[in-house]
Order: sequence, then C-alpha cells, then structure tokens
Amino acid sequence: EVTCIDLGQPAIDRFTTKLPPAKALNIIPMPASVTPLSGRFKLTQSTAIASPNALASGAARWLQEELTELLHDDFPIHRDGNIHYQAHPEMAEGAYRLLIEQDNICLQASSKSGFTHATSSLLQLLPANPEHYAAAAYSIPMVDIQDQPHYPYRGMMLDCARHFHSIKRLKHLIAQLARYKFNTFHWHLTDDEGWRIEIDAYPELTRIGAWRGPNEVLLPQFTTINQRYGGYYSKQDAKELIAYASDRGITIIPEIDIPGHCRAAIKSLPELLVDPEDKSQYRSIQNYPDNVLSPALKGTYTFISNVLTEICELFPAPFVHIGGDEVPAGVWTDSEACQNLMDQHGYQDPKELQGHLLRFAEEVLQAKGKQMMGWEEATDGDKVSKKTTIFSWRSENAGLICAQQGYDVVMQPAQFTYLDLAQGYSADEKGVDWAGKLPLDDVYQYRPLAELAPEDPAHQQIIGIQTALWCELVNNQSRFEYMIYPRLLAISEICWSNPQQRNWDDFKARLNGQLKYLDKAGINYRHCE
Ligand code: TNX
Repeated sequence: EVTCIDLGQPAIDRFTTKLPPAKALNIIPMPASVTPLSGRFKLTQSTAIASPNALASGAARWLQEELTELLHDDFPIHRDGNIHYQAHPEMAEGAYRLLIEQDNICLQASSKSGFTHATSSLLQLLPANPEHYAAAAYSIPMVDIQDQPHYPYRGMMLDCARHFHSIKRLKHLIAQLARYKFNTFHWHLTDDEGWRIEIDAYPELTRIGAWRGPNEVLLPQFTTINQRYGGYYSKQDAKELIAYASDRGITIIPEIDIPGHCRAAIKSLPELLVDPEDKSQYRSIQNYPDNVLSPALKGTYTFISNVLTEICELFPAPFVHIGGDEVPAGVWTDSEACQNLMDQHGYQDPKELQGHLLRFAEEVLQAKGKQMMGWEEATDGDKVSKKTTIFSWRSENAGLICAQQGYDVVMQPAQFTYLDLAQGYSADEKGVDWAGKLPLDDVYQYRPLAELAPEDPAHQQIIGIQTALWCELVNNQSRFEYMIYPRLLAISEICWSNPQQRNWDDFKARLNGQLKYLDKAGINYRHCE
C-alpha cells in the first residue's frame, strides 16, 4: 500500500504563461486605495523637493538620490520646491497619502516610516527609462493614493555567513527592500562557516573565522573552491549600511547565532570556547561534530557577554537576534562539568542547558535596554521569557503554537518564504527542496493563519512576515538575484496589502510593469515567461 501524499503533476505551464499586459499604475505591494486623477505632473528643470521636516529628511534624501540617478543630474532640495513632505499627525504609524496633482506632489504621513512608504510609491510611478528632462517631456500620472501596512513587521533575512556578500550587494538589496515597503533587514552575521562582524574584544573571530578554504580550519562543505575566500564587515561598514538603510525606512537587526551554528567562533577561539573534557558526541544537521558552545565553560559566558555588548553598541535597533536554532541531539550528554551544572540547577535533561544559556543572553541584552529575538527552538521547554520575539520557520503551525503560548511571532515558514528553495520543477532549476519547491504563485498564495477564526487571539501575536535567503549555495551576484526576484515582490504584497485585496492576475500585470525597473537596475530575476 502506498502511503505517501499525492502531489499530482507539477503545473509546469504556469512558468511559461505570459504575464498579462502591464497597467497604467503598477504599484507593488497593492495600496489600500488608488484613485487615478486625469492629467500628469510634468518634471521640469524647476521641479525640486521642498525642504523637508525632520521626520521626512531621510526619505527626502532617498528620493533625491534616486532622482539624481534617474535624471543624471543633481536633483535639488530647497525652500520653494514643489514636492512636499507634509506632517499629518492624525495619520497612523506607517500610513501615508501620496497626492500627485498638476503642479504639486504631496507626501503626507505622521511617521518616518510613513514618509518612506510614500516615497517608495512615488518612485514606482516614475518612468523606468526617461530621457533627460532637459531634452524631453517627462511626467508622472496624477493620482491620489491612501495606504497603510497590514503587518507592522515586514522583513527579509539574509545569510551572510555561509557566503560573504559585499556591502555594495547589501545596499543594492536594501534599496529594493525599501522600494517594496519592507521595513526590516535581519542580518545573519555568524554561522558554522563564517563569522562576519568585527568584534574588538576578539580579533581572531574575523582573522580566522571569516575565511574558508582548503588550508583553513573552516573547511568548505558545499563548495570546492581551492583558495582562501570569505570576508567580514568592519564596524565602519556596518555603520554605513545602518545609515543607508535608515534613510530608506529599514531597521537592521543583527543576528549572532548561539549556542549551535557556532563552529566559526569555536575554531577561532579554541582556548576560550573548547572544553577538552567534554566527550559528548553529536552531528549537527549540516553534519558538524563541533559547532555548539558549552554551557559549562566560563569562557562561553565571557564570550556571549562581550560580543553582545559590542553588538548592542553598534546597532541602534531595539532588538538583537540570538538564533537558538538546530542544537543537535547528543550535545552536553557526556561531560562532568555539564552534569554538575545540571545538578546545581535541578535540570533533568541536558537540553535544559540551552535555556540556561539563552536566559543569560537575555539578561545581557535586557541590561543594555534591548529586546531579544530568537528562532522557534528558543521556546522549547519554556526556555526564554515571553518578552522574546520568536521567528518560526519549520512550518506555519510552529508559529501558531508559539503565538498561542503568548510569544510575539514573526512568521517565516520555509514552505512559503524560503528563497533558497527552487522556484521551478525542472531538474536544472537552481535551489534546494527540503521544504518543497517554491514557485512564485505558491509564494503569492500564502495566507498567514487563514485557518484561524478572525477573532482568534493568536492573530494579535503575529507581528509580521519575513522571507529569508540562506546562502549555502549562493555565492555570486547573479545567483543571489535569481533566487530573490521576483519572489520578493510577491512576499511584499503578503506583508503589506490587505488579504481581501489580493488578486493573482492583477499582481502578475503589475509585476510585468515592475520588470522594467528590475531590468533597468540590471537585476538577474527569474523570468516569468
Ligand atoms: C535551516 S531556518 C536553517 C539554516 C539553513 C536552512 C536551509 C534556520 C533557523 N536554520 O541553518 O541554512 O535551513 O534552508
């Protein structure tokens, strides 16, 4: 008897279907209300951004940079400009109105985020390939848009540990995240294969842990490059990226993954982080026998405390993500020091030692005024306080369970949001498939907690949605872009738009309009037709 699930024939033709023709207004994510007006605003040499209020200064700078690039000229900001950022204190956080009239453009909001969202809608209305305004008429359709986000948290996680991505690559990504109204960039900075952020207390972390290659202690697992390769971000790099993202309304949340996924740190600081007496045997899911911090070592606590302190000082965000995922079975089971620690605290199971470590991290962060975030495993056995925000990833149900336990949850179900999954069914399609394949339309079909009654309190605990690109197999710009686009645009609509407004055919038409911009930006997106 066959007991597997019948998935039917993959609908291969959906990838070869032509996209419907683009529309007059192709905004993604779909705004709450769009009222086209008749006529066009003309950009001329006297068009300028009016000096903005303080809340809008980042957004105005962003608009100025984009217009300067588009028009190949320095775009002015001065007192008498006709592109106005106007404060409307009665509007909700993140909400905005964009009114484009014959002679004026008004961007109205009550918050920094609202002004950046208004800016991203305006940017999407600009023609992709204008001629220089000095030489030709160049205009924007008149329209009245009123809009607000569905979820307050709209993020993307990028794994910069398995392979290093340059700051240039990250800026380019962050510009697109802002264009599609994401507000968070979750920066996965450490893992088994690399440690990517400069820490003054431990120069070894980046001198040793940031590099892979045949002669290094960090052996490449998935790649066969025969030379030393890798890289890291200096504190100056991080500050530059934080400022760039901030102008575009994006908060950067750093992740330092503990206690598993720590091989790069352990290989860099063996004297501090290896317990020679610990005889426990284990294999991580990625097959490493030596990638977990020891809760019985004093050095582990010194390390966590020093690293998190520097991270809290470097990143202005109120959150720090401490990972907590995939601690393999078998750790801490054959160590006298671990046993003593368990006896001392009355723990029955070595697994409780993970909670012990994570609660220590939580205290360090709380003392710095930061809130902790972690992967869903951080909740196993009531390990951390309910103040920690949980990112669920193994399934939608995992997120629901955390929400029902009272945690704030960011939903990142692999089956709908993982951009390392292949996006087509042919054998040569790039990507992994441990959580299935993830074509564009499946991303768009994601309805978070659609099974729950609208009045279910779990809805209140879901603060948002996040997509993720894990990079075991992503080590160059073109692969990076191929995996991200256009699926990122579908996720942006899941995060932002009211679920009632979602319409696959309408999305495809608007996507067709957006592809011109992706082409202009030179992005190697996966073709839809
Ligand atoms: C699971 S999602 C992981 C990552 C892998 C990814 C591959 C999560 C918290 N852990 O370490 O890169 O799967 O898809």
